[in-house]
Amino acid sequence: MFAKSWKMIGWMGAAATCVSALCTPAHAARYADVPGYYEPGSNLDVVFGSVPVEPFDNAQAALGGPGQQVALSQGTLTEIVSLGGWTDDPNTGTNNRTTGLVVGFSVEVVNNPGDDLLIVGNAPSAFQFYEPGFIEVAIESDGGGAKPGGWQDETFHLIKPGNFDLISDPRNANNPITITSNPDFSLNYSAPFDDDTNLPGYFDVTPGGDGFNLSDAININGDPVNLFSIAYVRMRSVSDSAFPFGSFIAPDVDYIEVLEIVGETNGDGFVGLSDLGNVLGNWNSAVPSGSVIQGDLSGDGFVGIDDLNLVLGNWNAGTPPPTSVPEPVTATTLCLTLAGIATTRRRSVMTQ
Ligand SMILES: [Ca+2]
Ligand SMILES: [Ca+2]
Ligand SMILES: [Ca+2]
Ligand SMILES: [Ca+2]
Repeated sequence: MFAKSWKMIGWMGAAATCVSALCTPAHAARYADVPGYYEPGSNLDVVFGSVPVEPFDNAQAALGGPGQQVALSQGTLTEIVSLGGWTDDPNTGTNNRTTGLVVGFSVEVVNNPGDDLLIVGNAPSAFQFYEPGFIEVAIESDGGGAKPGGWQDETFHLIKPGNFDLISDPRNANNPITITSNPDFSLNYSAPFDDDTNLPGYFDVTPGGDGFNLSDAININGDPVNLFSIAYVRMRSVSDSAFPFGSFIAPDVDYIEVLEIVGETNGDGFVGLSDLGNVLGNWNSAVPSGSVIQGDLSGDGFVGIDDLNLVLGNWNAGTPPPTSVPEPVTATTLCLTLAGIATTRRRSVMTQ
């Protein structure tokens, strides 16, 4: 009886808080925030002219959002980390594919309609100069978001690059790219990497970043993998080839942004009753930290007011799925409805 009463008070408190705050929308951008693993490949980029050599090898640069700088070995500040060229696991000589950069998200990234991640490198807008890298993604099988070291026992799935059928599977083989320069110093890349406006599924290609859709994930056999969400991303270079002026292809990562609809919990691209149900269904409960399907949008491992406000504050955001209709309610009327739900629930509890 005590437990039921406590739960009832919690529900009524939820409605009251929602009304008082009028469900302030929360639209803060979200970025990779859990360090994973970094083993650079060959020919890492270094600070030009640095003596001793100062490589761009601080993996912390890939965490957080734009403008955040980290210090390199000689104190140079930078926003990027270089991954080096494609390498066949230089430390162990096995094919365990540990080379690359792994980062995680403390709140899982849900596969919504369209692109789900934006990876920003440092491809310039003034001229064609790109260093394509591919990505693999993994869930946290314990549920929810990324945990320190949690990536190690997960299976990573390739986000299928647009030219996948024309190349060697980058998980298993280097893809040489011949790069030549013209008299005006512009560059030519050999096919099928010759057009930087048509290389979906690679990062450090497009100025401003490249989008990735979790629906493009394939397993090691090339078959599609149905992912509701992911917690980890691993990035590597597709090639170890050289530029005509001496340096080598070595993709860079500045930051990784989650292209999410805040308040979304079930992957239908719309914030509505289903999402409210996912929060209220676990109300006042502990769940795996960052499990959005269980309602922990705030990532604190508990479903409560913070999570409710993220749903109500973004009510009706996104595009309604074809099989449903928009919820014809405002945040204020929804809060009143919620109060009604709590009252109804109180009656049902009392009559039990
Ligand atoms: Ca998607
Ligand atoms: Ca670059
Ligand atoms: Ca939804
Ligand atoms: Ca929470």
